[in-house]
Amino acid sequence: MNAVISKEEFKRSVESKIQRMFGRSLGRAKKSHLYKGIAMVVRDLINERWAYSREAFHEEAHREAFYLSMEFLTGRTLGNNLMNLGLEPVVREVCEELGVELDEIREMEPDAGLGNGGLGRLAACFMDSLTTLGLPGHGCGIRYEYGLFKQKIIDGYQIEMPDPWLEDGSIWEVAVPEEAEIVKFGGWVETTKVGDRIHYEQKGCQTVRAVPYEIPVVGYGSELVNSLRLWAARSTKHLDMGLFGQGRYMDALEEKELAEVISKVLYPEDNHPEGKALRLKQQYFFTSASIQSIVHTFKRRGGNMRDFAKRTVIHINDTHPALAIPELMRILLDEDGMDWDEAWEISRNTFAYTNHTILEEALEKWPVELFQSQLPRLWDIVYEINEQFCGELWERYPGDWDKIASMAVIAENQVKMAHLCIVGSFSVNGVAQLHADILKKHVFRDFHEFYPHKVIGITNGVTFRRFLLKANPELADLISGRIGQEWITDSEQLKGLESAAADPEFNGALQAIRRRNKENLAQYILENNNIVVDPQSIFDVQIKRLHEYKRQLMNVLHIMHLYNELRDNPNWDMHPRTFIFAAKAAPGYRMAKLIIKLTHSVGQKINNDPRIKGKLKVVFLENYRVSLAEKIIPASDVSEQISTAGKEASGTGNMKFMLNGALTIGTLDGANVEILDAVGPEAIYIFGLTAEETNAYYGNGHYNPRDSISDDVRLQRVLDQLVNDSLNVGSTEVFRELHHGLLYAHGMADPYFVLKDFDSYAAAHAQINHDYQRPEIWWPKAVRNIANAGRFSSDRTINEYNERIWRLPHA
Ligand code: 26W
Repeated sequence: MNAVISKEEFKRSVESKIQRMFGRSLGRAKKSHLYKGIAMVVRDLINERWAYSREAFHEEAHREAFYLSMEFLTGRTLGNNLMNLGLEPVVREVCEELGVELDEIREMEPDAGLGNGGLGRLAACFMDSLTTLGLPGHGCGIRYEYGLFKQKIIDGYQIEMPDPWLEDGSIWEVAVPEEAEIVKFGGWVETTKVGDRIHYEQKGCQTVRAVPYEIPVVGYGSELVNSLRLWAARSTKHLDMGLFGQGRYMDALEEKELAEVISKVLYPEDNHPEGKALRLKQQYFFTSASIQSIVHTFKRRGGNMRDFAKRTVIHINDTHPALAIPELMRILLDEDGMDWDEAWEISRNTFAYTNHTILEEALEKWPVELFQSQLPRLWDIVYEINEQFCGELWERYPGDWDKIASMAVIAENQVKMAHLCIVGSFSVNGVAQLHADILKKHVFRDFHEFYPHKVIGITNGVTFRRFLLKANPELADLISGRIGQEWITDSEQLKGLESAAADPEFNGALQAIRRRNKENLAQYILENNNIVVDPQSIFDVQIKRLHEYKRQLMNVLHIMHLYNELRDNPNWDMHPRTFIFAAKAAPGYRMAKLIIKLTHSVGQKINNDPRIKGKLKVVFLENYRVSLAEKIIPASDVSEQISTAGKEASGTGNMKFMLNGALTIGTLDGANVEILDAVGPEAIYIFGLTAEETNAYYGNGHYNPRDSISDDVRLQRVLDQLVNDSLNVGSTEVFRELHHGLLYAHGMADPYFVLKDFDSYAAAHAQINHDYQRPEIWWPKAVRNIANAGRFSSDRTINEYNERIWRLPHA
């Protein structure tokens, strides 16, 4: 359902908003006022539907889903809401009359960067799809005061700056202090016998008030409005006036600060847990608040807790919200007085868990002492869950202590959160078919044997509204002109473009749109990096978190190789290439930060060398975030998806690129496998070891990277250049660690097979060079990528979650 409002009416509303909120006339309003005024008018329109949704759908809902996630990487909201409400044309005209571009207004909004990477962005895509599909489901997370750090690059090095995204207030959130919950940390548990029941009470604890802030989630053309509920930590006490009166101002503030620090900042580690007390407190803070509020609402609506699992499904986004499981048990046992078996039955039928990574170092484990001291009551419950589970294992595998120990929830003085999730959920899913296979065959093999139907695979997806309709409006129009608009909510309709692959006119139109998008990006690069890039060159793009397994290093080494070739042979007819990177590294991840430095040093060298006649350029765009992805992807020709096979659970950037007609160069990893299946081997550049092969090397320890370079002079030369100061960094030592890691590292050198895969990677790039120079080869492939992107819509993913896990009725 589109919002109906005339241009005049909209403009009048903005004018009166700006007058009332800021005491300014339209003529005197700054751009930031215009942004806020427009956003507030849009919010008012949304709020009407929200109120209606609550009454018509949510209060009456027979069954609802709650998606618990420590991260929601939403990005900007105004443009998305305008598009979903069908208001964009009206507001564009209003802006024109006011003498500004809608784009400039949209840029006033800070990105909501409440996530690190794939897992957080997936949560945001899921909220969009859930709502668009008319399914009653809400997000629950943390209202971090500071999102993911802002990245500055100084002299090629990453510097982290705070991201105070709420500093100016957020138009989209509503505080609901009436629905605050209390969360308890630390202290001890006292038991008293009341009749034949044991009563548990947590004494001597720190109490923190969790205040919900709700953000309405608007679907594309749908009447339903769901909510994203983010919890902020507040002190339960006001200033200690005793201390204040004694002049001890700092001490008086301390208690308050200690509570509020919990929701202060997002941990910036992606795929690497920080075993800190504060992180555990964040996890318990938001899961406890979420579960309490879900239960309170359920009861307020007259629900009987015995029906809880029939009417509620709670999805756990990776293990970060796993404490929700013992927290629900605590409420059922201690507050509702249920016996263990009944409570456990309800809990197990309520929770579903998604795993997003198989990297060993990313699997969360909490030290028993920390768990016990911060969460004494939950510790008792997890202890009992483990006892019962180990009992079941003993019955099935009597005497097999090794197996039982390896599957236990508590072992080696640690609480294994993934095990808790598998035992405490009715469904466990991987995020691509290959990933699910690896879970079943390796990571969770024993669990798969024990619970044969629990582990399933549901391939990720992305929202086509944000990443095509909004990010690339010209392409969206071209597509709709050919096949109509149904693809926007029925992604398989894109198949109708299959015939357009052979249509020179359509190919030409696609090429022209790409060209304009590249010109825009070139302008952005000029403004931000002061580098001139040629829009006729191939834009070859790798944008994602910086991680060794994603192999940005392999990409850079290959660029160094191309540079060597061009210098040796200035007349080589290589098609000009612009390599574009954007990536944040975790602040404590030394290797990743060094790879950022290397990328800059290589760029410095290459971009300023007149001998190669501008045929190669390297650009690193700082501060990668959702809004930057939306600029870069529509301007990309080549999508780099080059992780070590078996390491990238799915990838979702790969889907956004194909949807916009970029061709993938990639390994047989994650969802790349399914992209290959969708587009056929002709329309993708696959190279490198398979997951089975890398796995075999890990198992037998027979990989020696020095063999891979022994007869490859190109690689030898590139590796030497890392440590002979060819890059003019003034020292041979700056990149020594990278060199050492690839060739000599103790334990395993080159653990991500950069050198092993280099040759086939270079060959795939040579093929790209060949094909791009032949438009009649390249553009039909590009069209085929768009035509076959349908299955990578998050609408398909959510439908699958719903059919196989959630079973929600449509609104
Ligand atoms: C506790 C530290 C930590 C933080 C984040 C551990 C693990 C994570 C995430 C699970 C990392 C992540 O974002 N994984 C990505 O999830 C995407 C969505 O499913 C997948 O597409 C990516 O392949 C996967 O790396």
